[in-house]
Amino acid sequence: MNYQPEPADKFSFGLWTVGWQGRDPFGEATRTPLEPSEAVRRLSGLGAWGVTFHDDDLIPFGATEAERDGCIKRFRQALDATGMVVPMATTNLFGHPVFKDGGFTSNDRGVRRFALRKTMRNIDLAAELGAQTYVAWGGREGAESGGAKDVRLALDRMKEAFDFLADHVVEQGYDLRFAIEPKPNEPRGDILLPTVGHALAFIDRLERPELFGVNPEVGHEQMAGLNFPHGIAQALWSGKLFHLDLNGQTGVKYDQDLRFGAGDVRSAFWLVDLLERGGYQGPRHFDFKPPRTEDYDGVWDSAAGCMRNYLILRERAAAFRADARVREALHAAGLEELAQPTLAEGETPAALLADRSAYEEFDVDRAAARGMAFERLDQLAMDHLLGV
Ligand code: XLS
Ligand code: MN
Ligand code: MN
Repeated sequence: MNYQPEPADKFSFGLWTVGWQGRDPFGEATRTPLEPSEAVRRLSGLGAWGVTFHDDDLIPFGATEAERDGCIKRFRQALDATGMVVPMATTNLFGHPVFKDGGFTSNDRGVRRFALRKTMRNIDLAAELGAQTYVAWGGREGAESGGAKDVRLALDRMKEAFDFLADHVVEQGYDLRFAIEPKPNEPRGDILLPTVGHALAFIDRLERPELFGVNPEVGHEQMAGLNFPHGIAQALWSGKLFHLDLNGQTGVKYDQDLRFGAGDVRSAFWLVDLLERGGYQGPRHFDFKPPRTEDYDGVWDSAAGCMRNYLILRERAAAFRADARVREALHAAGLEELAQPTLAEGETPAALLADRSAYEEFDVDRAAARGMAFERLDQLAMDHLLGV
């Protein structure tokens, strides 16, 4: 297999990923700026299908109307020339100093109103460009100290913002749904809606929950020491996996945004296995940062590597599932039994109480002694992952 990506694979990249110039808290940019239209052409040449953007990635903050029109025009020309699509867009509510205390939850009401207007404006552009998902990552919605933020009030303001934006989408008749992106910290000391679970619970409190799902990112859950495939499984189970950010991370540390497949490769294997079998039809979106050690050749190698690793893992996961020894091992490990409801159809509490085999006569010692045979199953996965 040559692992050549095709549009049907639905690989997409943020403009801010390959366009990252390598500025970090300790050092200046190591790469020159990348024109969005050039990013579109290069990504398309590598086999990508789509491109995504923050408003400010495409149109510099504070641009005049004429400058804005020019940016959009050049971007559209590149899309038309390559056939690349825009499946998702999002708002930058974190870069400009005005958002230092947040966008939707800043203690400053004027900033909150400005954040709403900035977001509405880019939602309109997103819809115009055909995006179906609008991501919301609230990187500055949080705090460094306990007294600075009344979290319950901040959540009221967050809900107010999302309810309002959903009304806007409905009023305009846009075919657009929101995907909230959790992250535990960075740049704020602690960010609101830090994990997939927090975001799912928050969505339930919104007025139009059907318009909201999540956009989980590999590294963000792993920064909190969480199991990413488990988070994705719960999002799928809840019908809320609207989009996702693929990248790599090596454990609990700063947000590394390594290319997909770098970092925890076992977790990446189970993730691809889950996405491919779990009915997820959305974009395979990469949100990574080519390390600042790289020149532009390295940037394109890094982007190509994201897609290549996904395709390799997809092939390995399919081989794992097709292996007769794996099917046997899955049976031995009780996976079919887990698919079976615990109660018989219509079984009532009284009926369970009357079933002596469930308790009085249940052979506890025998059940306790049963080996679950998970190690054999996991080693088969390792063999497939390592290509043995
Ligand atoms: C930052 C986030 C950001 C979002 C989009 O950590 O991953 O890039 O995906 O604003
Ligand atoms: Mn990240
Ligand atoms: Mn992200």
